[in-house]
Amino acid sequence: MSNRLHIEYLLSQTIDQSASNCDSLLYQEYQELLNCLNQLPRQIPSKYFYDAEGSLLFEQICQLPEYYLTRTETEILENSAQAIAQITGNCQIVELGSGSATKTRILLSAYTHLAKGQPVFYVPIDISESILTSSAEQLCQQYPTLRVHGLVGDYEIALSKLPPCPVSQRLICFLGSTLGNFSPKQCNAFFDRLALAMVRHDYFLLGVDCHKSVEILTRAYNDSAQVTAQFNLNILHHVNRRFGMNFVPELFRHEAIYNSELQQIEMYLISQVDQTVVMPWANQTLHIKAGERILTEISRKFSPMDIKQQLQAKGLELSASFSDRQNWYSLLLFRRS
Ligand code: AVJ
Repeated sequence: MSNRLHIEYLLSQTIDQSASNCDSLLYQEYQELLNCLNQLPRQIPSKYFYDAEGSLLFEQICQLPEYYLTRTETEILENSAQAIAQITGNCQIVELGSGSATKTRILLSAYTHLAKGQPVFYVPIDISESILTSSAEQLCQQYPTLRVHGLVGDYEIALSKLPPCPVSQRLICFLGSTLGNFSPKQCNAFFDRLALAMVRHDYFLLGVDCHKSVEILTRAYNDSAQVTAQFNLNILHHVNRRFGMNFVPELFRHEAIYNSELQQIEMYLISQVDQTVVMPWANQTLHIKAGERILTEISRKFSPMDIKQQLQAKGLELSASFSDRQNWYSLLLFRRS
């Protein structure tokens, strides 16, 4: 099996150069956090949701009755994976933010079936080494014809460092509506980088959450079991541990609202009291007033036709689109012309 599985660390080069580079990376993160916390409204980058505890909580969110996103995308994939594989033919499958790769299995089943015993090449990319390694090992066991070359690191960096493509084209997958975490500006920059990483006839498969009633959207981010609230509050535990801060999560309350002007869910942590939070390394104290909000996430909702136009401007043509019966969620397949 080991000859079918290869893991590459995108950051290892810089870290190996000198021991202090590790510290400076953490320091950069710290500066970024400090910057975000001093904005109006104060912000904490969403990537800090996903420590070990937060990743478990997110898996739980995906099972919630109110959180329709994962369930709907899975259903669409089950109904369309064969058709997608038929359209693209055998591809090197690159997945941005592969995570536990549960949904990927549906695609890989279709592609291994199509390849009729020929190797299928899969390039999962994830920031979390443990989740990438364990899911890659499982996939190799499950699919004897699979060759996995995993990349540990930021997927935006990974786009410029993809391993060579051994078949005629690539399929880059970006599922789960993670695109929704990007502001319009970040989204545009991401599309530029994506188009640059693709050559003529490569494919891009994108999963996006669509516009729908405010009630359904708000409920999906304010579940009755309060798992999303725990997930949101856990970000404070994580930054406390990571940066030696002293947020008291119990003094904050979770809120998720739909901003209809910007067409996005906004998740906040609202301070219940006046409090001071110390940032020890920067010698700075934050004075957070009662009622003050910290923005932890935006989750934008999309219209497939808007995305189609944006990607058309980058040289990608829509090949096929798949949706659920209610048009709540959309899976879009593009081809670089
Ligand atoms: C993983 C970013 C797509 O925005 O719906 C779930 C994260 N936040 N519940 C989303 C999330 C609150 C999720 N994404």
